[in-house]
Amino acid sequence: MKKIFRNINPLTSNRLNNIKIKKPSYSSAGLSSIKSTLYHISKEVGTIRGLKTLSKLNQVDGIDCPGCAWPDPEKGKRSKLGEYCENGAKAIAEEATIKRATPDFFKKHSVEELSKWSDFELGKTGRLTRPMILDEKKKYYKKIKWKKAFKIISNELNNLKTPNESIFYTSGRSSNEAAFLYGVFARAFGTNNLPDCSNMCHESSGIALTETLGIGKGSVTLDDFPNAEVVIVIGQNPGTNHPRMLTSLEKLKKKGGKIISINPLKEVGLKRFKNPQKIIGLIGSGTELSDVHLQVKINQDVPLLKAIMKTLINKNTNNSVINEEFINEKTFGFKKFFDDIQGYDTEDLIKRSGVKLSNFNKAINILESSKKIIICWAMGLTQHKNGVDNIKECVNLLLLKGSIGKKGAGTCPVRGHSNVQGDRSVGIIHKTSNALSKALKKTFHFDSPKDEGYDTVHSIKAMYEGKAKVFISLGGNFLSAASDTLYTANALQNCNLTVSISTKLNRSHLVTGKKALILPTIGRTEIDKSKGKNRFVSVENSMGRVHVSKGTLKPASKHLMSEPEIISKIAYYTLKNKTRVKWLKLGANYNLIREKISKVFKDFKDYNENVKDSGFYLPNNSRNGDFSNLSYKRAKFSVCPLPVHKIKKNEFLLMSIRSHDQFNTTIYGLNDRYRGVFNERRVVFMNKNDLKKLNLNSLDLIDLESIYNKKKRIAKKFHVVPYDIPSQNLACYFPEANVLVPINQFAHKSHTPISKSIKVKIVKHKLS
Ligand SMILES: Nc1nc2c(c(=O)[nH]1)N[C@H]1C(S)=C(S)[C@@H](COP(=O)(O)OP(=O)(O)OC[C@H]3O[C@@H](n4cnc5c(=O)[nH]c(N)nc54)[C@H](O)[C@@H]3O)O[C@H]1N2
Ligand SMILES: Nc1nc2c(c(=O)[nH]1)N[C@H]1C(S)=C(S)[C@@H](COP(=O)(O)OP(=O)(O)OC[C@H]3O[C@@H](n4cnc5c(=O)[nH]c(N)nc54)[C@H](O)[C@@H]3O)O[C@H]1N2
Ligand code: SF4
Ligand SMILES: [Mo]
Repeated sequence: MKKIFRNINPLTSNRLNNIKIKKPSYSSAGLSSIKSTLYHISKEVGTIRGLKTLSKLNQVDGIDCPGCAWPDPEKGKRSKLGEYCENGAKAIAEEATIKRATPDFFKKHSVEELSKWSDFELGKTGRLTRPMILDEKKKYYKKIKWKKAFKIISNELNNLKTPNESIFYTSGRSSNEAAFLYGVFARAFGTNNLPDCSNMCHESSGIALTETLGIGKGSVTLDDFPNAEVVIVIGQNPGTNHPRMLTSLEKLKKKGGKIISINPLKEVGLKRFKNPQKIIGLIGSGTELSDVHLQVKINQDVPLLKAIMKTLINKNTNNSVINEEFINEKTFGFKKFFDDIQGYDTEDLIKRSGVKLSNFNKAINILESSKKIIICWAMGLTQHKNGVDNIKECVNLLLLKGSIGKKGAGTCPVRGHSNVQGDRSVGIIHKTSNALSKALKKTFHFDSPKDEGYDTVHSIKAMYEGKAKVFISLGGNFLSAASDTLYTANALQNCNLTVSISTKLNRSHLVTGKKALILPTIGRTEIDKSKGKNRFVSVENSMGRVHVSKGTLKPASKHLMSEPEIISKIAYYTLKNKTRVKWLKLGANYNLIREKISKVFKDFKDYNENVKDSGFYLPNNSRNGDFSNLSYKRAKFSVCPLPVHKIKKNEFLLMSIRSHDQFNTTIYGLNDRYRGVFNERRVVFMNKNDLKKLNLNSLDLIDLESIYNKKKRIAKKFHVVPYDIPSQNLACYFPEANVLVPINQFAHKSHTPISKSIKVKIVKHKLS
């Protein structure tokens, strides 16, 4: 590994706090979430200003929550008490904070000093107010004029040997308008190097769903939930990461539907929910959600799903358990799938999965008779080497039951970032299809690059190997979100220039190329004005509805620029008159951008007109049960091998998950209330028998080591917390664990890092 220049710490701080642990909570949401909402809002935003902003959240014509991508109910069905959750409020508190990281702040603290701060402390410095530059060999950021910043970027870009030496990363919080313009610019400049956070997130879902159902998105809408008979929640923790999903699950339960949860952890959000939007939810004992919990071992979902499907097939004596008619009419590949599954021994599959037989049978009882099933999933399935197969196996189950393309049934990959799905729909992807290339040519009169570009892991490798020299990021925190933190740090430091379009300070601003720029932008909550007129942006939620988002707060500083404006200026300064694109006009007037989106993507026809009011749904073939765009015009059964992990006696599989007090690399606080951990993030959850075997006591300090290809990677100083987790499985938080994930360990096809199945050893921490 190369040496890190400047005396920078690229890792999360391992300074310990004063940890307290309690029993995990009995129920989620309720009064405790209202208390937490008020705490964060009053501390960061001010109570009145905060509550006023929250009243606009997720309302028609209001602010789209900058948290997750869970959709809003139809117009007229949104809660008057507030259509948001505790974590949406925390996202607002984080962005609408009254704290500021001004040029004076950067004068006082060098990047070296800031890198020793924790992520929590970095986030609490407040909103960025001015464009800042870190010059070569300098240790302090200083303010710079916008124009100068754009000139530096255009010079660096134009000095590259080829456009493919530049990388344009996108995080999922930017708008459709910004993302579209960014993609057009990268291609007009001449590169397909458009990695995005989706590469680390739901890429496995997109690939599996496209191959099997002909669309890389989920098929259900909110209205399907109360109409389902069963919802399976697998590899997802909605209580923390998509809290309003619990309201949909509650509706399903009230109508007699059943929930099966599949997770190595008994996540509190899936046990019992106290709806904070209803008085009865606050004072009552709440609604029991999960009917049966299958405590699967990490990455043993494929064996479990196979065991379920084989059992269902065997029970299908009078054609009432599986849907033969659907299979015959709508699918292909069943014979191969059937023959393959016959080769497995059900008992062996269940044993591998780690699930108790009694619970397995309960799940079978529920599934046997049901005809309308929704499967919801997230990172617990996607971030494994066989992430794509995990999802294909879920699709197999739905196809077997004919549970797709009808009300109350279908696929539900629950998206992470609030607009990660929209970014992709408007062209953020590291390749240009023939159709897109043609449409761009027709609309903007330039030729798009033909070669496939770099996705996230390959961008890092390219920078590390000196093949890419300029890195620009539209939001996000690339260093901390990506795998192999030290390798990624080296990669970024290999660049001539790194540029971050950001709202808040994060570690990626400290581990930079030779030169670095921070370009501060307005956020979702803020009023976006041009020439005295208010503008709005639009986003797409997890279920494919495109709608408006309009901020209400005064921007954090008068020196901020909107994302589309920043991108349009980078494009203008770089390309000048080399293309016929009217960059500055587009950056100033988003209606024009939306007109162009309508021209390039036919699904966005009449965008400006249709997006008004509560927006519009993009077409979705699998929602309609139409598979005519696939070969044989049918949905596809897949044959998926079992995942293999050779885990020795003293080794563990580690999953890196989110605490209740974070949004990805943004740390809202140090508590993980539902799991009973307070005032500390450096914890590793461990089965109590494993603690005994290793002679460890609760809260002892250990180091985690991963060894791949003989290379040791270490994450130091974690408290062991005894927890109800399968033996030889561990959990700790992301991004603390990222240093352990080798750059070359990623999922087949989707290239998503294996953040949920990292092979590690435990070593007692030596106090230094
Ligand atoms: N408050 C908050 N909301 C968020 C985010 C946030 O950080 N904070 N992040 C957003 C983003 S970008 C995303 S992608 C989503 C992430 O949403 P989730 O995917 O829910 O997030 P994770 O914490 O990564 O949790 C994964 C869950 O999968 C389980 N799991 C891990 N490995 C396995 C496995 O092998 N099999 C099974 N069956 N389960 C497994 C874990 O125990 C955990 O419950 O949330 C979004 N929403
Ligand atoms: N080990 C491990 N690693 C993971 C994961 C995991 O589960 N385990 N999850 C992966 C997943 S699912 C994802 S999505 C990625 C997330 O990767 P990223 O999307 O790159 O990371 P975030 O932490 O969401 O980015 C936060 C930063 O975005 C900036 N920001 C916030 N709002 C705005 C805005 O409105 N505009 C702009 N321009 N900037 C803004 C702020 O500066 C903030 O510091 O991480 C991945 N990494
Ligand atoms: S569920 Fe997601 S989108 Fe809805 S308020 Fe909570 S964080 Fe925001
Ligand atoms: Mo994500």
